[in-house]
This record gives sequence, C-alpha cells and structure tokens, in this order.
Amino acid sequence: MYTIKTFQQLLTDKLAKHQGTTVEEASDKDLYYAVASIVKEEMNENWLKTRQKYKEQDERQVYYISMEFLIGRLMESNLLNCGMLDVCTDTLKSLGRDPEAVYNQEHDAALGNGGLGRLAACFLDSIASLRYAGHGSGIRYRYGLFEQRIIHGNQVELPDYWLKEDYPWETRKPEEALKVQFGGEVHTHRRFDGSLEFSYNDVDIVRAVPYDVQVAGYDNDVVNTLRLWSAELPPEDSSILADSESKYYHHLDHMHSIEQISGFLYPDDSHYEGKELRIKQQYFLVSATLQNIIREYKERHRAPLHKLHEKIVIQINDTHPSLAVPELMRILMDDEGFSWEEAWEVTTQTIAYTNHTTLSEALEKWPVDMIKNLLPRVFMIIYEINERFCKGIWFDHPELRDRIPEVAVIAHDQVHMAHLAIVGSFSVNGVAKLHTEILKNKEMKPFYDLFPEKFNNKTNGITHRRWLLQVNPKLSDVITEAIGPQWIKQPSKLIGLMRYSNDQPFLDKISSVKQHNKLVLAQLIKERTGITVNENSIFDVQIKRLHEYKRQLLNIFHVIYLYNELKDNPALDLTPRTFIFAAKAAPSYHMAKEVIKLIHHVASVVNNDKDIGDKLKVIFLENYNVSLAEKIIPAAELSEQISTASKEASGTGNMKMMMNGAITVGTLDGANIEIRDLVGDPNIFIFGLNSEEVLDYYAHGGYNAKGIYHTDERVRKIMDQLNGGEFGSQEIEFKDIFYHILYNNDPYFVLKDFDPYIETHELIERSYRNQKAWQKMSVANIAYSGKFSSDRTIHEYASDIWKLKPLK
Ligand code: NBG
Repeated sequence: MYTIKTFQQLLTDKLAKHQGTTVEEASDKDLYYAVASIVKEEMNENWLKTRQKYKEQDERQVYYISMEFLIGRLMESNLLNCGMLDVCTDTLKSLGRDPEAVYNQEHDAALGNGGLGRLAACFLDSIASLRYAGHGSGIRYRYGLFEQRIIHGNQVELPDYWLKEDYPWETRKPEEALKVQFGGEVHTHRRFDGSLEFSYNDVDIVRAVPYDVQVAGYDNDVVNTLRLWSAELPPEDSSILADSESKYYHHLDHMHSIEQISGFLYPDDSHYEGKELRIKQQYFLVSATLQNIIREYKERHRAPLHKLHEKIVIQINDTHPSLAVPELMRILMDDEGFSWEEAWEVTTQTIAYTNHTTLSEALEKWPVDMIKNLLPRVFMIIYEINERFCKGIWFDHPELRDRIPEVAVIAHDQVHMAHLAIVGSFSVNGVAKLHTEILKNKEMKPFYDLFPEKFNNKTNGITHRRWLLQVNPKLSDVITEAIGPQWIKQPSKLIGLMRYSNDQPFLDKISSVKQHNKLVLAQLIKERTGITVNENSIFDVQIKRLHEYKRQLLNIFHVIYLYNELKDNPALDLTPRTFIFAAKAAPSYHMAKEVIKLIHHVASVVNNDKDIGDKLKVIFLENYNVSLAEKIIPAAELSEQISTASKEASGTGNMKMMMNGAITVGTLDGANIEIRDLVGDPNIFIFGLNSEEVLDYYAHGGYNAKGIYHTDERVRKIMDQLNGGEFGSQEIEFKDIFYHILYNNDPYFVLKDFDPYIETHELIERSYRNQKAWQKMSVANIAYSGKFSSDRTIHEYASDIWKLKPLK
C-alpha cells in the first residue's frame, strides 16, 4: 500500500530515470507516462502469477472473441482496480498538479462503435474482478472509431490515429506471432485409410502479431489479458518466390494490402456492408485466435485435443467472429487429423454465440464467391456444414422441409453468418429478456423449434466500478457512508439504500451531489460550446449512436414543440430544461446525419432566442466517446431511452444513467422493461407503443402517419416548419426528413408516439417540481441498479454457459 510520500518518491524516481525530468519541470504528458509505468509494473507481477495459476489449476477457461473492445481510457480504471487511484490523485494534488489534466492525456482507445464494444470491455473488467479465467481477443486497429467534428451543423469524420503517441498499456509479443493464410488453391489427397487429406498451395500469408493489454481485477491480484492482433508483413519466406510475372504482381498486391487488415474499425454498427476487407478482418481475428487457443491448450493441458471442449469455451460476440466455426473445424481436421464427426463434436461443444440485434439490415450475409476466393478451404467446410444440416432437416424433421431455404447456411448465393453461428454452437443467447423472446418466437423461430435447448437469455450489464465508483466518486462516498463499502464487491447490496428513501438528510446529500455534477458538466459545456446553461434546469440526456430506431428525432420534436408553445405563450410556466445530445452517425447514414443537422439548427434557433432565455437550451456535444460519457452520465437527471419498441436489443446507457440516479423516460424496449420491473412504475416514465403493437403494425399494417399529420396540429406545425425551412438556412434543409416520415409511413413510429411522449414529459415536469419525490425516485433507481452490474451478467454466463469456477 502506498502513501502520498512513497508514491511521490516513486514518481520522482520514474521521472528522473525515464524522462530525465523533475516533478516541477514535467509536463502533464510526462506525468501521465510516469504514472502509467508505475501502474503497469504494479500489474506485471500479478499478471505472471495469474497465468501460472491458470496453468497449475488446469480449470476451464473462456476466450471472448470480439471485433470490438471499446475500452476507452485505462489509467483511472487500472489505478482504481489496483487500489492506487486515491493515493495517486492525492499525490498529484500535493505536488500542485491537476490529476484530471494528467489523466486526460490518454487518448481513448476507441476500438468499438457503441454498446456491443463497450459491453465487451465491461465484461473483461467483471471477468477479472470475479476471478474467472477469461481472455479477450480482438484486433489492434491502427485507426479507431472516427473523430467527429461538426461544421455548420454537419458531421464530418476525421481519422482517429490513436497510436500516434506511445500506448503505454500494451506489450508487443513478436515471439508469439502466428501466420494466417488467405486465398490459394486447395489440393485433396486420399490417405491409405480412404480418408481425405487437404493441402494448400500459393496461399497469401499474413503475420498476426499479438499486443497484450493487462486487465486487472478489482482488489484481487488477478490480471487477465486482452490480446489484440496486428496484421504485419510475413517474415521472408522463400516459398513465396514468384515464378511468373502474374504471381509476382499478385504477391506485391498482397504485401501492399496486408497492413490494411488491422488498419481501421468499420464505423457502422447497424448496417452491414459486404466489404471484402471486413471479412478479411474477421477471418484474420478468428484464425489467429483459434491457432493461439490450440497452442495454449497444448502447452497447458496434457489432455488430447479431443477434450478441447472440456477445458475451453469460446464466446463469439455477435456473428462477426462466426468463421470460428469452420476455422476450428479446419484446424482440427487438416492440422490435427480429426475426422469430420470428431471435429464437429468438439467444435459444436466449444463455441457459444451471442446475438445483439434483430435489425435485418445488420445481419451479415457474405457472397459465396467472395468467401470461396478468399478462403477456399473454409468455404468447402461451410458448404459441407450446410449440406449436412439441410439433409438432417430433410430426413429428421419432414415437417420443416419447406423452411429449409429460410434456415440454410448457404442460400441465394450467400452465406448467412447467424445461421452458421447457431448451427455451429451449443448456446445462443440474446441480451435482454424481450430480445431473447423475440429471437425465439420470431426472428429465429425455426432454429428455436429445432434446438430449443440452445437458446437462453443473458441480460446485459455494465461495470459499476467504472460507471459509478470511478466516474462519480462523490455519489459513491454518499452511498458508502450510508450502507458501507460492501456494494463495491457485491453491487446487489445497493438495495440497502432503500432504507434511506425517506431520510431527508440522505436525500439532500444525493441532491447536492447531483447539483455538483451538474455544475461540473455545465462548465464543460461552457468550455466546449460557449453556451451557458441554467444549472437549475432539468438535465435531459440522450447520448448514444445516432440511429432512426433510437429516435433522437422524437426527442428533438419535443424540443420544437416546447419552443412553439413558449413562442405562443411566453408566460408559460415551464421548468427550465437543458437537452443534452451526443451521438455519432455512421458516415454513410444519410438520415442519421440529417437528424444531427436538425438538432444543430434547432439548437441555434432556440439558444439564441431572447424570448426563450434559459428556459430551454439544446446542447450537442461533439465527438461522443467513452470519456465524454463518463463526464455526462453523473450529471444526468433524465435518461432518454426512447427506441421504437422491439428494436433496441438491450441498451446499456439506460443502466449507466440509472446507476447514477437519473430517471428513465423510455419505451417498453430492451432492458428498459427489466428496469421497470425492478423499480416499479412510480419510479420510471414509460410511454408509447409496446413491442407487440409495433410488430403487429409491421405484420398487418394499419398505421397511417399522414393521418396523424392531418389530425394533430402540433405535429403538423413541426413537420411544416421542417418542410418550410424554418430551422434551416435554406428552404430545402429538412425536406428529406419530412418526406421520409410522410411518404415512407414513418417506419419508426415517431408521429404515433409523439402524443404519449409529450404527455409523459408533462408528467415528468410536474414530478420534477416536487424535488423530494424526485430524489426518492432517484434513490430507488440507484438502489435497484445493482442487478445491472456486469458482475451479475458474468456470473450468469460463467455458471450457465461457460461452466467456469472462479480462481482459488
Ligand atoms: C447492440 C444493441 C444494443 C445492445 C448492445 C450490447 C449491436 C449490433 N447491438 O441494444 O443495439 O445493448 O448491442 O448488447 O451493436
């Protein structure tokens, strides 16, 4: 345990030895690197010990494969988990330095788009904190998710070259590099026993070099690993000498393209694009990871590979890594000499699949020719998997014969990755109760009929260590003062706060912490936008990716509605509101970018209208990322979770804001339902169509957006303002939104849910006036949020799917 004095000494030594500088002279960056190096060294010993323990204990282990790990900054969370955050912060202060300025030196590792990638990062934290043997495996993209700038209300994207300065948390392990093969020709030979043997010629080789990032558990000496693979040129190899001109050029082309494989993260999480580079990335990740798993298994366990599934479980995060199924088959058969049946037995008992969306436009389907050319042997295996699966249905389930084209792995010249993942795995899980029900009863019904035992639910969670303890230290102190510190290791203990829900002094503390956090955010808003917000206004927050189904449009319609009301009646008694938005749109998503532009134009009209003053303010914070979320969430009072019911698989922002005392206004979608079930109707604001109603409209029609436009004056006025250019600089500005809603019949039911949304906001406004009642609601939300810790989620994965025991 360090004291300020010993930590100071350590820091001084580090600065002198590594940077040749003193505390007084050191820049914030120097201090950042010095602290990082102290923390890393602190973790090193436990890292080694943890690996040794795993080896000795010979227990089951999980590999979590994901194309995204949205880890954000690591300094504070590593310090926190190693028990050094307070002492480090105090030391920096005692030296007259600003700790925040030092921690802010770290560039976010934005290796993910949104919920799916952040979930993977939260899971790693919980796996280590709960002492499970779990390893993350992903890609070390040189460019993370783009940096967003807004110019005249328009989003522009800048490359996120996050590695331009040294990244202190990674360790390059060149001696553990592996080779991944693409293209080439497959040759078949018959062995003496009649079985087939496969060899490959003229393949293109890519070197996969691991970079390991330590994942420290909270106060438990466990340090696990997130292994990120980087694609590099293969070492010189005479077998690739070209013997013809075309081969020579092909080879040069290949060399040139190698580094693109880990070049950048695809910036879209809701529309799949059939880009060849993306499938290359997926195969690169999967092949390197599986070879690595087999190598580690052989080093660690004495048991034969036929028992792989007894020691190893592989969780694939969405379908992105679903080539793991044919790749594991390939390795077991071609490299390890398994028969098809043996390999299939092991593969399908090793792999488990998590589904994160039912949006059909996000489902990955790859053209057969693309896979065949790029991965000829893998394609042969997929083909055989499909043959056997379809034949099985034909003979064993004659009642399902007509549905074969619907469930086939290969159909209409496309490989359906979700089908491959379901057929090749032993577990298929959704990420919230409703989502799993929709998978079972609708989206994947024929598979559920075939394999009911595979389907299960694992409602998402977030690490309360980062999302409460680290980002909201003042609230954490108030909680600990009331119920003791046990909640930090057992978040379900937060429920103890319910005892204080009528305790005025406690409610006052909760309220003054929120007020403090609001002031801090107001300052950040002032710095970044120049706008002064009213600290006594309701902080109404919607921060997430911009997508039509998430309905930022509905939110901005509410803003326009209030603006119109105030213009008509300036004396209207309205509790002031600050609407806070932050969102990135996929670069090619036109409608999403239109909504960003609309928010900006409405903001500039509303914020600059003297009649409005500080009754309404609309803030859009640029470049939403993990670090920005950490600053907004502690200050949120109202959490907007207003997706079209049935569309949001779970949501995790809803959990983060609830945990920080915000009240949810939301639809009965994703995990909102489970939040409502816990806190009860009086502590949440639910409105709008439910998923059955939405699905019924989709299936049978009966919704008419134009009808609402014609009958609801408030709606018509807003729509006409968009169409008439009232919020634009030119007449045409928002016609696309207008036409999309009226002529595509409002596919996300913005107009349909408008009235109940407005009504609910009126109720919210009345509720907010009774501050005591509001604080009580806030406490109930914090108290019940323990269930949404990813510790609970990981316990469930570990006991139901992974069958892991915690490390002794
Ligand atoms: C997202 C869902 C969210 C969910 C996260 C994490 C994808 C494909 N899906 O609702 O939209 O919370 O996954 O499960 O990014």
